[in-house]
Amino acid sequence: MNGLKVLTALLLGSVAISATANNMSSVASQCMRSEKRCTIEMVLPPGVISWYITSQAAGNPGLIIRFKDDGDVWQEVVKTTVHSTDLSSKSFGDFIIDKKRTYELIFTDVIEVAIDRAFIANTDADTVSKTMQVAGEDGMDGDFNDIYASVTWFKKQG
Ligand SMILES: [Ca+2]
Repeated sequence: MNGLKVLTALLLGSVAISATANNMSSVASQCMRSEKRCTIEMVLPPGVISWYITSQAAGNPGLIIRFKDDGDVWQEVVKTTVHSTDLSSKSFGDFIIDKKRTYELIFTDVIEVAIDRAFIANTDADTVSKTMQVAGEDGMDGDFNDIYASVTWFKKQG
């Protein structure tokens, strides 16, 4: 294969992944550098969310989680910041998702985020939890340790 074919194959491959994505696997981020915020939008089914953030930054990075209610109005369920250069500041919590809704994770005081995911299935091959980890960068040094977040969706509550 020449370089163009390889590139085309890679692009088609990534399109295929996006097309089959669902729930938490749709995790493209949109960052607005001028406002120093990155948003990840996703549709989440009923379940329970546990989240955690920490920081090693001179700034004051944070996390907002909000959903669109039945009247199409955004409702914030999380709004917090973590101010520490040494991981000493942490913020965490949980909330219930009563029905399928559109959620946004908004990372503040960052200009870029990197995302990875892990899914857990039970012995019936049913996905019981999905975890997304996000590492945010607030400047130009590329260490991506300015905010760290772990957000897990559990299918079952209790
Ligand atoms: Ca940095």
